[in-house]
Formats: sequence, C-alpha cells, structure tokens
Amino acid sequence: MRHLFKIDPAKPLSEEAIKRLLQSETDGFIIGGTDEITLENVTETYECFMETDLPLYLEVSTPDMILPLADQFLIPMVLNTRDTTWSHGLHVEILRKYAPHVPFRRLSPVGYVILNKDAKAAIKTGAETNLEAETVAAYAELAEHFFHLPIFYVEYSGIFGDVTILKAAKAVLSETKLWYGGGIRSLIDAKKMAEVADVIIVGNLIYENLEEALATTRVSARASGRGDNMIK
Ligand code: 1GP
Repeated sequence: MRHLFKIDPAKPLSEEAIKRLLQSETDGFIIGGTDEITLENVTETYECFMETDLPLYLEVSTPDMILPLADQFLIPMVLNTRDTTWSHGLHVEILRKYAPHVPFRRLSPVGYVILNKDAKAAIKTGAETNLEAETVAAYAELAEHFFHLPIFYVEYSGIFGDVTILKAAKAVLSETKLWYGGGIRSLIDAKKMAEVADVIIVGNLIYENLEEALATTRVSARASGRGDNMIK
C-alpha cells in the first residue's frame, strides 16, 4: 500500500467523481474529517465507497461516527498534545461504552503527530506543532517502541510538509509504517513525499482538482505493480 484517498463525509462528491475515484489506481480509501461529521453523512459516504475491493477505512475522530457495518477502523491517537482526551481519553470512554463488543481485530490505532498549527485538527486537539525534526523522530520512536503502533501518521493537513521532518521520522522506524498527509497538490508533490513515507494520503485535492488528484495515484502500489497491502 502506497497511496490512499481521504474522503471527507462533510464535502459532497458527484456520482461521476465517486465512480472515477473507485476506478482509479489508488490503494484504498479513508473516510474521515474534522467538521460537520454526522452518523448520517458518514453512513452515506461509506455506502458510496463500500463496493470497492480495496481497503476502506473509517477514521474515527468522534464517537458519533462509529459505524458497526464498517470493515476496518483507524483510531487516531494524537501524540503531540498534552490534552489526554485526544491521545487516549476518548478511547477509554468508548471502550467502556462498547465493552465487551469491541472488534479489536478490525481496529488499527494510529499515532498522529499534527504539524500544521492552523489545521482544524491541530486547534481542536491542542497539538504542539512547533517541533524540530529530532522531536518528531522521538515521537516516532515512542509510537514504535513504546506503543507498538502499526502506523505513525505525520499530518500537515492543508499545507505541504517539511521533508526533513518526514525523513527524520522514517530513519527511526522499522516495523511501524510511516503515513504522510498534507498539502499534496500534484503528482510531483506526491512523488516527493512517497519517496520517504510508506503511504501518502491525498485529501483536499479531490475537491479542488479531481484530475490532479487522480494523477497522484501514479505513486500507488497498484500503479507500480506492487499490490502489497500491509495492514489488511
Ligand atoms: C488529511 O492528511 C490528510 O488528514 C490530507 O491532507 O487534505 O491537505 O491533502 P490534505
């Protein structure tokens, strides 16, 4: 897996756009967003994409979006915040509420480091975004060696990130996969980040320039004949 599209349930997509995304060479889809997320729009979006044979992840950023019918859940744990609500607080509440029916085998916890200070997710979670490469690398080590998380997500949502920071994280990871998302606006951007990250995520571009978003799938595992798939 090398390329994922992130679909925001709060942003409408035409039937044609959905069809083209489903027929693209991406390696899978994440359904997730920060604002105006309701069970209704999440369900509707999930139903539009559920016919895919590719991995379809539901990123649970609020308890309201737990869809029992979903196949795979990504569970964000924000590492660079002092507000434990976002690292594990909400998680404990949900585990209490749904015990003993939590489908652990369908959950992948994701260690997030959010680095764009203006991103809604950064503001909401109180993320400490002004971090040096060494600090981000330390977070990556925390994710891999202390928490044994399958995924470490460097999140710049809205802006193109610092490759030096991404490289510093990559240099210390061996088992944990490095995912990158933020500001990918062209195939060139996608290639730049895909050279370092294991998986890149394309979000806003889908809504701004669908053609260019589809072009970024040229970095996918499927486009390069490597249909590997590491967490499903
Ligand atoms: C959002 O990281 C993704 O979680 C993608 O960011 O919307 O900036 O592409 P963009």
